[in-house]
Formats: sequence, C-alpha cells, structure tokens
Amino acid sequence: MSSATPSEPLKPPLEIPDPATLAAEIVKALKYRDGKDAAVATKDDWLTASIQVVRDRIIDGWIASTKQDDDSGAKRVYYLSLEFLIGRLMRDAFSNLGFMEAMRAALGSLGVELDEIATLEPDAALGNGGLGRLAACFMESMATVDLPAHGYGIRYVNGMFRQEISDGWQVELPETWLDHGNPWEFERRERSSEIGFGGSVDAIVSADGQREQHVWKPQERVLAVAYDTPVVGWRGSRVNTLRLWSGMPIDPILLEAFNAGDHIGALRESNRADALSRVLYPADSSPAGQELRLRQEYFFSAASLQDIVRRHISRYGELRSLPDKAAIHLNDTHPAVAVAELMRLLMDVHGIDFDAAWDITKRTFAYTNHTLLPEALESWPVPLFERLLPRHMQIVYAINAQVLLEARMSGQFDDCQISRISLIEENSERRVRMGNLAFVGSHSVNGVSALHTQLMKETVFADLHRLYPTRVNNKTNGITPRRWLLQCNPGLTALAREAIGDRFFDDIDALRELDRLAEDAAFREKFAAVKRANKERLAALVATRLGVRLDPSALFDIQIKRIHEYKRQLLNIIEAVALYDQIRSHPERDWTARVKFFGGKAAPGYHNAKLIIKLANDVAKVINRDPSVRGLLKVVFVPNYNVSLAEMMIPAADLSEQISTAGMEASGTGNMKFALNGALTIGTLDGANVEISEHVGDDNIFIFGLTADEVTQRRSSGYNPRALIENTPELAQALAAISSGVFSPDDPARYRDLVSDLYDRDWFMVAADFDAYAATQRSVDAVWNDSPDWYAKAIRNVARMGWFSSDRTIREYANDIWNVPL
Ligand code: 26Q
Repeated sequence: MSSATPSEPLKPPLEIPDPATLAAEIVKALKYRDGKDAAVATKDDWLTASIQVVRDRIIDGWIASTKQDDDSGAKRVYYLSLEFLIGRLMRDAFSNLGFMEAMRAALGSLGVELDEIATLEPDAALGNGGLGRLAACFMESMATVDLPAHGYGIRYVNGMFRQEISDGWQVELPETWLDHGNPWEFERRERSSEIGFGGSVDAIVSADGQREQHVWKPQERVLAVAYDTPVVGWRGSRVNTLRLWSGMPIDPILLEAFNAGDHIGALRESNRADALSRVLYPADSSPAGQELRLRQEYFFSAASLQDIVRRHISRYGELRSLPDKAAIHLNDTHPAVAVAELMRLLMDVHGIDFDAAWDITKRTFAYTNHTLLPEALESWPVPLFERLLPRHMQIVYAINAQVLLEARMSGQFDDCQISRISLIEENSERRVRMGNLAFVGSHSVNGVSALHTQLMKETVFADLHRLYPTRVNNKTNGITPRRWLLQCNPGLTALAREAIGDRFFDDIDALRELDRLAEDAAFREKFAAVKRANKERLAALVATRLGVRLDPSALFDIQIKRIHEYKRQLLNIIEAVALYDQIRSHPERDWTARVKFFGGKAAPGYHNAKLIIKLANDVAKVINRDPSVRGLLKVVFVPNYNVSLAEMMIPAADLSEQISTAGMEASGTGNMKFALNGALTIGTLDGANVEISEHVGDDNIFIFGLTADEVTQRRSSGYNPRALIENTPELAQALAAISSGVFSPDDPARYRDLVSDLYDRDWFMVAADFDAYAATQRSVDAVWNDSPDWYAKAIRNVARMGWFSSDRTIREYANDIWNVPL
C-alpha cells in the first residue's frame, strides 16, 4: 500500500464556515424566511432552510461573476437546450463549495441527518436522457473551467414523467417537482419578453426608401418570464446562470375584462400561454410532430435571443459585433428555429441587409447533432410552420435560395444531391428540415464521438459536408467527475485520496496514479470492499422497494438507460433466458452468481419499448421464484430510473451493459460514468465505447459483436435472421420459450410479434450478435472468478477515464468552436 501523498489543490480552497455558524444560519432561515420554529420544523423545512443558507453564500460569487463579465466585456457562451437534466442540486452545491462536512456537522448539531433530508429534494427531471444530462454536466463544467456561460431552456412544470410498474407494465404519472416550491430559483419579472405566434407579414419600404422591410404582425402574444438558477463550479470558482423560461398570459386580468361574459374564452388564452411551459415531451426519438412542440421550440429560442440581443445592444449599441461577444450553441435541432429568429431580428428590427445578417448569424451559431436515427431527425410540415411563424418561413426560403445557389455554383452536385441539401423536403408532404437549417446557419457542426462524427459525414450530412467541408468536427462527450465520482461515490473517492492524495479533485487526469495500484493486492482488497459497500446499499434499496433479496457477492450487471430497440435491452433479456435454461440443464456446472439489473423509461407511445419493460418484469418473476436456479441468477427491473437512482446504482455496478447496435448510439455517457466508478464494460464498438476501449485498453473491456461497417454490410446484403436463429440452438430455445408464453402464461401470445420480428427482420441485429454476446458473457464470468484480475481491470478503468471529464470536452468546445480560448 502506497502512502498518501497530499498535494496542494490547484485553486485555493474556499473559506469554509464552521458548523456552529452554519447551524445558526439554518435556524435563522427557518425562522425568518419560512416562519418556522426549530421545534416544529419538518424534514422538508430543514431541507429548504439548508438550501437557503448555501444559496445565500453562492449569491455573492454569482453577482461577482456577472459583474466581472460585464466589466471585462468577455465573450459569453449561450447554451440553448430544450432539456437540462440537473437532478438534485443541494449536494452539488455543498460539495462544490467544500461545505459538505461542515453542513453535515451543522445539521447533526440540530438533530438532523444530512443524507436523510438530501433524499427529500425533488429530482429536477427537465430532460429525457443523455442529451439533457449532457447539458447539465456542461453547465457545471463551464462554471468550473471559468467560462462565462448562460444556459437557456424551459421551466417545465411537469418534467419527465414518474414511472410506476404495475403488474409489470410501465404506468406514467405526472412529475410535480415544483409542488413544494423551488428554493433554488429566482423569478426575474423584469427579464420578461413578449413572444408572438401566427398572424401576417407586411412588406413596407424602409425609412430611407432604399429597401423593402418586413413587419411581422403576430396574431397571438404571450409572455416569457425568466427564472434563474445559479450554477456553481468546483470550489465555487465561478457561478453561472441557468435561465429557464415560463409561459404567462400577457394580461390575464385585462383579458378577462375584455372577455366579460366569455370566461372560457379568456381562460383559453391563459391556458395557451401556460401550456408552453407545462410539460416536457417524453420522447427521445420519433419526434411527436405536434404543434405544441414547435411552439415550445420557438418560445424559448425567441425569448433567449431577445435576452442575448438586449444584453449586447445595451453594452455595445449595435449588433455587428455580436459574433465577437456571443457564441450561441444549439443543443441538437430543438432550438434550430433560433437561426431564423436571429435573421429576423437583424433584418426586420435592426435594418441589417440579408448578406450581412447571414454572415453575423453563421459566425454566432454552432450546432451539435446527437442522433443519426432517421426517425429522430426533426422536420416540420411547411403549412404548420407557415401558419405559426409566417415571417420565419419566408426567411427559411431566403436562406434556402442562398444555400442552393452556393451548391449549384460549386458544380459538385446533381439534382438528387441538391434536393438533399435543400432546407425543404419535397417528397410527399413539404417539410422544413431542422437539421439542414441548423447546419447551414452555423459555422461549426459537431458530433459527440469520433465514430458518430465520421458517420455524420458519410450519411445524414454527406452532401452538406461536401458543400462545406470544414464545418463538421468532433467533440467527444464527457461527464462531470464532481457529480459522477466525488459526490456519488464517497467511498471510492476517499480510497483514492488515501492512496494518491487529492490532486485528482482539481485535475481528474491525476487518477492515472492509481494505475500502478492495480498490481497492489492490499489496494485491490480495499477497492473491492468499497464496491461491496456500494452494492450492499443498492441491495438494501431493492429489498425495500421491490421485496427482492440479493446477494451482494454476486456479479452486479446493470443496464440503465432509456428503453429503445437500438439499445438492445432485448438482447440482454434473451441472454438471461438462455442462461436460465443453461443453469437448469447443467446444474452441475460452476455457474457464476449474477444479478441483472434493468432500469429506464419508455416513451409513452413506443409500443415495443413498453413491451420490453413488461418482458423484463415477466422474466424476472419466473426466474427469481425458481428454486432450481438456486439464486445463481436474479433479474431486477428498478422502477423510475432517474439521475438520483443513477447516482446510487452506478457506484454499485460490476458490469456495465453498453450493447447498442453498432452505428446507432451517438455516444453514450452512462458508459463513461460506469467505467469511472470501476465497472467493467461489456459493449459493442459503438459511440464513445470505441474511445473508452482505446483509453482503458482492450484487455480491460469486453468488446463483442458486429462493427458499424459490418452492420451496414449485412443490412444491404440480404441479412437472413431466420436461418441464423435456426442454427443457434440456445437462441432458438430462448426465443421459443418467450414466444410460447413460458413467461406470460396469463397471455401466451403477448411476445409473439416481438419474437417473430426477430425472425423476419431483426433490424437491430439481435440475432446476429447473440452468439458473440453470450460467449463474451461467459468470459466475463471467467474473469470475475479470478478476483485479483477483475479488480485490477476495474482499477485500471478508474485510473484511465480522466479524459472523459466534461471539463476536457468544454475546453475543446471553447477553443475550437466558441473561440473563447481557455
Ligand atoms: C425531438 C422532437 C420532438 C420531441 C422530442 C424530440 C427529442 C427529444 C430528446 C429528440 C431527441 C431527444 C434526445 C436525444 C438524446 O438524448 N440523445 C443522446 O444524446 C447523448 C448526448 O450526446 C448521447 O450520448 C446519446 O448517444 C444520444 O442517444
């Protein structure tokens, strides 16, 4: 065991208040803010008061950061995202400010347990999954690396739905995170702006008589009200702002007076405004295509742009310097309409001509693509777009004319390629392609892993990439090590600190020093003990919530993510069934005890995803009750997977399942969180798995299956899953069991279609990868049974994951895209 090598942190630590001071502040907040006496305070009251105390201590830094940026005229980054999956914030703030232990002691002196009240904080689920969580990690990293940044989004009253499992089926319930108020947010009425919809466009002659000007006369107007949440960086270095917009009727009282006698009509107006920030669309692919979604996209894009433009004008008095002072980032195409909105503000409101406006726009915007799935690419029917945003439709046409002219002039494209470059899809129904709009309106278009960026260039954006060959670039995703190691895994953090000192708190690459300890038997044992304690915590949660008893010495194998066919939870479940068969037919063999955990939400309208949840639960019921498997295999579906549950499950994982069909997962970020917490990955060469494998080394990861190229090849050369299944007895047997109702005796036909699709089509190559997957799982067993080897690999994963910090990702964005060198 190496001795601790305490080292100086890179940034000076904050002054940490003593527990007695904090305790006094908490009691004071309780009394004077909430009107409560400590003697009658509930746990929720203690939570609110604790947040208020820490929040107060953030405010000075918040004001200082804003003032410093105003004074210095620094370029600011504006991150536009329809999702910010921030989860709970209290621990984040305590931990980043270095207050955790002082707060624990302060609360303890008042008879309150920090960990207990922390779990009462609602989990702010303002996002679907990876894209939303990435935005949250980026916000924290931007504050940490001292980058002036604002996040802009929507303050949904109902975030991602709460999932209950009833008789094995997913049931969606509304998520009401704001019910008890939100002590983190500040309402900024003075920062409200008016947003228009519909109406008509007048063309007039400009004041100087030189040009045609357009005036949009919206038929409907609503108010966007700002709510600000401070975002604290590591060691409190900088405090940035997350500004979320809420929809309000402009003047409900006046409106009611106007509509005297027509109360329902008056309410309709008010409801239309409220609806804009009522609910997050719970679909992470196959866009709903509903009018309300486009209204939300425009609402928050327009409100954010007004804010950005107002801030710029008030300081610089003009807009031509906007690209030097503002970098506006589009998190996927959801805010792509902002491109047309900025053009409108520049031309119609500020009298700038098209060419100059287009130049400013392109130099200001950058766009990140997060998916290649054709069904997830956003497009809106022209008639709908035109009715809701008539002026923007004209601007889209004008941009399109310019782009198509450039394409034709380049002489590189035939008519078919030109039609793919067009912002308007002309097939059956005319639609506005938001990906193309975001692409042409930005100076940078990035993918989120090396493989994904390569595929972007070869597939969806092949023609646009040929036209603008320097625009596409890669920025491999990352995760914040503060939340995803320091906070969620205090055991591992303490162990690492004891072994290599605390330099990794400030520089995560310093975890490298753990590498040599992989060979140290005593360290491996301590590492295993930390993992064991985390597993016991998870086992206790499963026992209370689900009444299933788990053995913490079994291999904990976890797949937690949105339920999607391309992510192939089905492959994992089928393998569980095959293993179940094997254990029963060969009870004499030396089987490895394993628990397969699943967690994740299905989009409410996604039939197969919901059926896969039911299948996981049906299979769990049969296997967990069967005495003949002697507890060697357990299957658990943990309901309502969210950020907080991730924070508890990831540190308890031995094996991380990242088994998407190669070429389909843009990056993945859960894969990074698991590896950083010492789980080994079983995965395909997809998304960021490729780069994880390069960093941890191929001896420390279990890679299997078809590559992206092989998937493409198979699909184009007559893939025959039926023949394949018939030649794979274990797979055929498992499928026969599922299909014939062994796991669904109450409805034997339940999984017939799900299985028959695997025989007939199998788009996601479950059958093609089954053998390789099952065989690799048996090598996982073999390594698991050689415990020193397993933990050596796990330690190497922790040691080598520093590169996947979102601090590194943000530095790359800042240097290469935003032009704010750090
Ligand atoms: C679009 C239009 C209408 C309604 C909903 C949507 C919608 C909403 C969310 C479409 C897509 C999403 C979310 C996508 C997402 O989370 N993608 C993931 O992004 C991660 C961060 O880059 C990657 O790691 C994942 O690979 C990718 O799947």
